[in-house]
Amino acid sequence: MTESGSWRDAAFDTRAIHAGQEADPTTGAVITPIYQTSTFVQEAVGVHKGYEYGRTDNPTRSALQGLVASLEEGQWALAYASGLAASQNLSYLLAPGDHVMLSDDAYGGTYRLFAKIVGRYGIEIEQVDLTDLDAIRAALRPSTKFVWVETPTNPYLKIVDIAGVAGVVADHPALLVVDNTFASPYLQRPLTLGADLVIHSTTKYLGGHSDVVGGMVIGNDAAIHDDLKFHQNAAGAVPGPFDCWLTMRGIKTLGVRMDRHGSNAMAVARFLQEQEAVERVYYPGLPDHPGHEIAARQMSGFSGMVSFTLRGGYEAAAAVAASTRVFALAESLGGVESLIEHPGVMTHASVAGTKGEVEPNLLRLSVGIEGERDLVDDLRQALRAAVPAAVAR
Ligand code: P1T
Repeated sequence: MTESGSWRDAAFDTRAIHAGQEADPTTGAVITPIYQTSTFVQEAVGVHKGYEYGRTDNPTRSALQGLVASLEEGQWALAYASGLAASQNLSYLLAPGDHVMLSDDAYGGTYRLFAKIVGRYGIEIEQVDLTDLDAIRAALRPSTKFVWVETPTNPYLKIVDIAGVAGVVADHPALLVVDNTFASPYLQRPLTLGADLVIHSTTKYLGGHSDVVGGMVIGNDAAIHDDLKFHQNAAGAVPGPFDCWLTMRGIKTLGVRMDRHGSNAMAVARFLQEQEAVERVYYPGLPDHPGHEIAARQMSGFSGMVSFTLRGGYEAAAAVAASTRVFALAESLGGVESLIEHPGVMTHASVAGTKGEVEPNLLRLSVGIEGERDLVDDLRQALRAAVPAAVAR
C-alpha cells in the first residue's frame, strides 16, 4: 500500500500487481485464491459475507473487477465469460427502435453479434467511418444509443480520436463505448478521454498468454453499473474463478509485455515496409499512418498489431500465412507468442458483403514478445518462400 493508504495514487505497474488484490484475510495468502465454489454458506437466512451464489458474485471475480477498474481509471468493472459476452450484456441496455453506430472497421464477431442477433430485436445497426467526426455528426439520430468505437480498429488499425468523438456526442444522450482491446489500459485509458464505457476482450493483451477467454466492461456511472450488474446475474455469462485468476496473473506483467510488443511490432512494420512483395503496411506507429498523430496523443505506445497487404492477391496472402514458422497461423491476438491470420477468411468472414469487408490480400499479425530478429527472419523466409510463386501465377 502506498503512503496514502490505498493503491489509487500508485503507478500503473504497481496497481497492475496489487490493486484489488489484498492478501487473503483468512490465510494471508499473497495471491488471491481461486475460490472454486458455486455457493456460499449463510449464517441465517439472508445473513452472509457478501457472497451468495457463484453466478451472482465470486471473490476471485471481485478481485479481477477491482483490478481492471483501477487500471482503466473507472469506478467499477464487471467481468464476463468472453469479450462478446461483455458486448452482449451491453446490448441489454438497448430497446426496440434504438440505433447503434458501429465502426466500419471492427472485429467481425462484434459486427455479427449486433447485425445478426441484436438487430433481430428492432435495433438498427449502422457501420460508420468513426475516424471522420463529420460522418458521426451526420449519422447521429435522436434514437442513437451507442457510438461503438474500436481504436486501434480490427484489422486495419485505424485510429479514432476518442476525445473528438466524446465532443461530438457530448450534448447527445448516446453513450460512447470504446473497445480498448487492441491498446490495453497500459497504452490508452478511454474513460479519461471522455468515453462513457470501456469494453475488453480480456482474452487478448490483458490475459496475455492465450490460455483464457474473457471480457470486461468498465465505467463510472452507478446507474449503468446497477443495470449491467442485474443483467450479468440475470443472463449469466459470467467467467469461472480460475479464468479470473489466470487473467489477474496475466495482468501483473501487462506493462513489460506491452513495451516489448510495441518495439517488436515497430521493427516488423519497418521491415515489411521495405519489402517488394508487400503492397501496404498498417501500423499506427509509422509516421506516415494517417492516424499517427492522434495515436501519439491519446496512446503512450502503438501496441503489437500490424496488418499488411501483399502484391499477388489472395494466393500470395494465403501462401505467406502458411509459410511462417514462428508466427503461428491462428485467430486471436495479444498473447506472448506471435500469430498470423487472414482476416477475410478467418476473423472477419462475417463482414463480407458489408461496408466493413476486408481485402483478400490482407494479413494481420499479432506480434509477440519473442526475439525481434527471429520474428523479422521468419517473415523474410515466408515472403521468399511464398510470394514469388504466387505473384508469378
Ligand atoms: O473473443 P472474445 O473474447 O469474445 O472477444 C471478442 C472481441 C472483442 N473485441 C475485439 C477488438 C476483438 O478483437 C475480439 C476478438 N477478436 C478475435 C478473436 C480476433 O482474432 O480478432
